[in-house]
Amino acid sequence: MGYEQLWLDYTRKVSCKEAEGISYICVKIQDAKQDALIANSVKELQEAFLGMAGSRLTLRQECGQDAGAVQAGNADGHSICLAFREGMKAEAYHLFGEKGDIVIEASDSRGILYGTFDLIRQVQMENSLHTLDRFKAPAMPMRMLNHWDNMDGSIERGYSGESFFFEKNEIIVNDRTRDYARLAASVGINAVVINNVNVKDAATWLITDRYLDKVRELSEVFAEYGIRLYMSLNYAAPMELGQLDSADPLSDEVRDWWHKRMETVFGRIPNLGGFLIKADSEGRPGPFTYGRTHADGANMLADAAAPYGGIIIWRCFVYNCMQDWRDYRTDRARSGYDNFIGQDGMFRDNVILQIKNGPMDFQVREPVHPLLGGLTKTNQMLEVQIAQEYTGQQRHLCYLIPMFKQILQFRTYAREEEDTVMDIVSGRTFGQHNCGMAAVANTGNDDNWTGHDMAAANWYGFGRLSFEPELSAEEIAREWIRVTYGNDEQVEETLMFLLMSSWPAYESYTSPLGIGWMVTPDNHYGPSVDGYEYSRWGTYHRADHWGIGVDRSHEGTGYALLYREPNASVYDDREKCPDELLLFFHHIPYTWKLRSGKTVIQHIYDSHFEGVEAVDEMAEQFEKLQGKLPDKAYRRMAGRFMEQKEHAREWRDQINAYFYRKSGIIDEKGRKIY
Ligand code: GCV
Repeated sequence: MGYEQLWLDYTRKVSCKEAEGISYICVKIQDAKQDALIANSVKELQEAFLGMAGSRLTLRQECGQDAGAVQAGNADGHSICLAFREGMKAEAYHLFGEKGDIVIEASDSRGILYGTFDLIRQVQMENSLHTLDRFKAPAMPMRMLNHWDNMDGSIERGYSGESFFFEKNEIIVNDRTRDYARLAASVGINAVVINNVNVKDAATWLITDRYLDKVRELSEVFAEYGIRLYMSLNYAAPMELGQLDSADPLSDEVRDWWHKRMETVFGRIPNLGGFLIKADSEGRPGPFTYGRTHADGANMLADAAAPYGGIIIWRCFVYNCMQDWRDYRTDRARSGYDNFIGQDGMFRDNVILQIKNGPMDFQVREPVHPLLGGLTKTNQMLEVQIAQEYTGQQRHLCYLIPMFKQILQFRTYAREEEDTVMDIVSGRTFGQHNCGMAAVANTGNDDNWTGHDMAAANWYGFGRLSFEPELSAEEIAREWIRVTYGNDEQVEETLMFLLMSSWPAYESYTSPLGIGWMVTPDNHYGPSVDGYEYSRWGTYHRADHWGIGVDRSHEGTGYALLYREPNASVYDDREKCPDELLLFFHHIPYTWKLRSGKTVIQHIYDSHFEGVEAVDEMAEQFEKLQGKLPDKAYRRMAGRFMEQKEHAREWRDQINAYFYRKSGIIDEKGRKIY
């Protein structure tokens, strides 16, 4: 097999007497034999219980009998009973112990599958099974992964090998596809976009005969684990595939072309959820070319997909990437909002606008995107990135769930209550049913799937968080550690320390106070303070001899005022703006006193020294786990920590040297600055 099973490794033995006492599975579901999700739940339980607890579970199909037919303490031993119960929410489950037996009840087979994986987690964590009483319903309907995989096998912003969906312009369906689906479903993912949003070349042809049979095969594997397949679309497909001379959304010819294409594609792929579109962004085609709006473009596709229940996910990552750095008025941060807010309420019900968590691009710190809570009449979905494009590229450890928690908890003030980002993407704020969260995926065909072994915590964590956003980042981290590496206390505490220190450490030794972007252009790894400063990308820090930061207040680009009150007033006022976002919103003298009591320049020096110390401490703690983690994993991680230590020093020294040279202000602690 080669690759690893991560948190579904059933070869790891557990000490769970109650699991040992279970000897059969009782399925009380009509036509269960025809239901692949139920069959997979049974298979998963049998393999997990045998591998981890040594219990061989036999299957009893007991359709039609009532729940009382399964007696506790039956001579045959105890059972796990799977049953449907009416009146529960879609995908919800109730997992509970009853006199030594275990019951998973749900309203549908996805719920049974999620309850199954939850039970397996409980066994892995060696929790008591008899006292289980877990009633869970996913908070948001869409829990999605976006793969930026290209059909030649490369992955845009991929840091863990090549694609396992595509190779040499062909689609791969093999055992790994199934294991991917199992891993994703086990944490509650129910939708996957298989190809990069930058749709070019062969990927444009995914919606044609050339690939449809194979896409269907892939989608069927997904379907057996409750996952809907989505594809990214090339907006100019009518021209590239259909030889039309335009892709104008209001042209009858173009609309016709899409209607026919959707009929074919949905007809051939019953498990197709719909499409994701990046239009008029970074060189991708879109409705702007024809003087049309995003609503015109999205609605045209939505109308064509509607007869098949298809969803169109339209990205709001739209900005001018040909900016002049001399221009202080144009602000990339404003562009998503400015492009979409005027069309609020104009999109069809089967369109969802997908909004990146911040207005720039997945920096280590950004304010929450003002469209979240700005839009009130449009379906919205939050896009985060677990691929660590700007946060260490899965070579540095950076556990991102604490950041996602902060974003979800942000109050937008779109209403008096239930106004957080979590409320919005769960559909509570505006009563929407097409909403949720998507993450740009961090997987590839490396044996450990995610390059850095601990980056798997971000994949696991994203799934768990989108299913149960009220879980804390700590709870998720602890769970991931125990289901992956077992229940040794030292392992748990050390890995907890590493995960929870990692985002603050990364922020400390990289870009200060919300400014972002001081990375090497193009590959986005490593420091280059002026790398993007005189470029066309709209990503500037505006540092001079006196100060640093972008003036986005009412005197500058006005971006701060795009938020609802009181957020707008807080961000607009440098006295009130939170330290960690100060340079995002304001141009500030180096000598300015932060709320922490330090000057800006001293904060820059201190945080960079502290960030390196934090990484040294992390690496030292990690070394104590030698012999306690699987050998291969330990060696891989040790190599990454070594690189992170060295690289954090490079960041520290380049940033500190840059600002010392720019400002001429010495470090009050007299440390070495070059
Ligand atoms: C897929 C950033 C990345 C691009 C990415 C783009 C996007 O600009 O660097 O690689 O393209 O975001 O989200 O569309």
